[in-house]
Amino acid sequence: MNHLMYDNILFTVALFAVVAVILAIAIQQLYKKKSAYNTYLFLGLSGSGKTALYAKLRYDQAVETHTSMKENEAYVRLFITLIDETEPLLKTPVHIVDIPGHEKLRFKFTEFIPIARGVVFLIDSATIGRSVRPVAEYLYDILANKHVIKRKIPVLIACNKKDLLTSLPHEKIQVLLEDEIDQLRITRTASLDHRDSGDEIEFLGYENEKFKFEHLVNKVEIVGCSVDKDEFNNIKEWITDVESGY
Ligand SMILES: Nc1nc2c(ncn2[C@@H]2O[C@H](COP(=O)(O)OP(=O)(O)OP(=O)(O)O)[C@@H](O)[C@H]2O)c(=O)[nH]1
Ligand SMILES: [Mg+2]
Repeated sequence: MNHLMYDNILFTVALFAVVAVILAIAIQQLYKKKSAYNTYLFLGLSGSGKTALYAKLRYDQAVETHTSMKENEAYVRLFITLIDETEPLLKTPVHIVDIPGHEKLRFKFTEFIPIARGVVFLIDSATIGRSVRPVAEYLYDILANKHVIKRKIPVLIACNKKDLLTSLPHEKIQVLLEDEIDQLRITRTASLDHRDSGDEIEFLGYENEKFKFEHLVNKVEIVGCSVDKDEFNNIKEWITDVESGY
């Protein structure tokens, strides 16, 4: 009788062990699948040129755009146009998602961040002088997002519309943004205790130093471009580099 009970216990333990191993393998496979995502998010305020960029990559032509109310997503192959030939940059298509910049819709980016490989944050370089506060606030939410920090999701800040006479150079925009985020950091940290969803936002940069993008755990690059004038090879090259693991 005792012997039988012992056998039963042994069997149950063995069964549990087998189930645990199967579960562990299943979870690992699921995680592998997730980390194999090649999703790039196009984020930024309304009017920064996200849908224009999306359309150029998807249809290879300009389309008339209106303020987006819903995200656009597609798998696209990235090509780069050199003087006399068109070269494919990557063999496999990448998943691009353009999220509306409207204040009430942009929160949707948090749904896509868990599967994102990279973020392209677009800025209208012609209006940044007067919109630096809301731009920095949105950028702050992205940079302080726990997934972005944990998975060190790289961010490309693309200062679009450089073709416009009133546009600021991206080096100047970098200074404006770093100054603004430095200010925001003070107010946001001060109100840290009052937030209800406490785990989403983290402190950015070094505590006793002025904020700089280079202090972040993830790579943040800033470039100038013009989607309208087809001057955005640097965005395609950045995506290619991230895909290739550089
Ligand atoms: N001059 C100039 N205009 C541009 C450029 N890129 C986009 N635009 C224009 O900027 C306007 C807004 O572009 P959209 O792509 O619709 O902006 P969006 O970021 O998708 O805006 P929401 O959908 O409201 O979030 C359009 O009229 C574009 O044609 C550029 O490089 N230069
Ligand atoms: Mg749009």
